[in-house]
Amino acid sequence: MAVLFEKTPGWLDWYANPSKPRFKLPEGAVDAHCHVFGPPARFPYAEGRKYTPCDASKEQLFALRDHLGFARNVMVQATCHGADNSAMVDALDAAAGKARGVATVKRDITDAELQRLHEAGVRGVRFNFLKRLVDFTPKDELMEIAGRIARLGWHVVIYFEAADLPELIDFFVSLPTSVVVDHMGRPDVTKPIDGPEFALFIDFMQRHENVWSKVSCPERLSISGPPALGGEPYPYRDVVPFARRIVETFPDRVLWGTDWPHPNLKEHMPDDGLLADFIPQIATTQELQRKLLVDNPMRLYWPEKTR
Ligand code: 0GY
Repeated sequence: MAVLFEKTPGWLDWYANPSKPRFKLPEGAVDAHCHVFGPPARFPYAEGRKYTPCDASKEQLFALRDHLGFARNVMVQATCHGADNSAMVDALDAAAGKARGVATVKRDITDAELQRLHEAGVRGVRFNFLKRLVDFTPKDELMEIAGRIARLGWHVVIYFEAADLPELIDFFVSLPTSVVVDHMGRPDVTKPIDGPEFALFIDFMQRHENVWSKVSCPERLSISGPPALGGEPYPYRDVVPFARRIVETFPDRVLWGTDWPHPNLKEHMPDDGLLADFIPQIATTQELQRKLLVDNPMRLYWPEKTR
């Protein structure tokens, strides 16, 4: 039989047997950034996508959730499925209330379709600015979408590279919703933490109380990588000061997620158990851990349960 969608050559499969984290997650913890991919016979990957991932089913995601000790997931629409959110909606339906979603939509989406996404559990849209992942969408189109989803009480998730923040910041601050930054705005962790690039990000969050950050994806940002056997005491040590600075400065506006199944990684695929062990390095007290993993994501994605 012909192979319908072959994974992009050279990209790694997700880690099949993750370790059990040594860090015990607080009760009710939320994995606030993860994806489902395929199966493409039912949910084909988008035409014009920049990569083809390996399949990652809802059942596999739920098994990982339980294995790591999370109670809930926030599934984020990735570019390989374009603006067809049906794989994610299918997973939301199967999650029985234990998942919420962040969709990708186009300007021509109808109000009825937005309402259906809301009923499925979608609470945000994602605007992606990474040139290796998406083609350019005009800002007036994004602003129009933001205005419409604001009326549903949703927020906007933004994904960009640190070097692009100066050019994008005026657009971000004009968004009429809460704004959640993916992966800390992808800081270059070889640059000084007190240098101008990261200072701009901190200032962005400081001045705008509607801006939140996911302190996720150390495996994408790290140069030092995971601990070598018998080597370094903890994983992704070069990312720790950046993530810790954000958690300690904005404890009520941070989220954490695995990013499972980690699309687009070529050199190193993280053990998700080890990734969870990264959390106490960046949120060093039980109070910070509870805010990061429970209180903050619940306030944003399940506000009806926190009133
Ligand atoms: C992530 C990161 C990446 C991919 C996507 O939508 C996507 O395709 O977000 C990446 O390649 O950095 O959050 O999954």
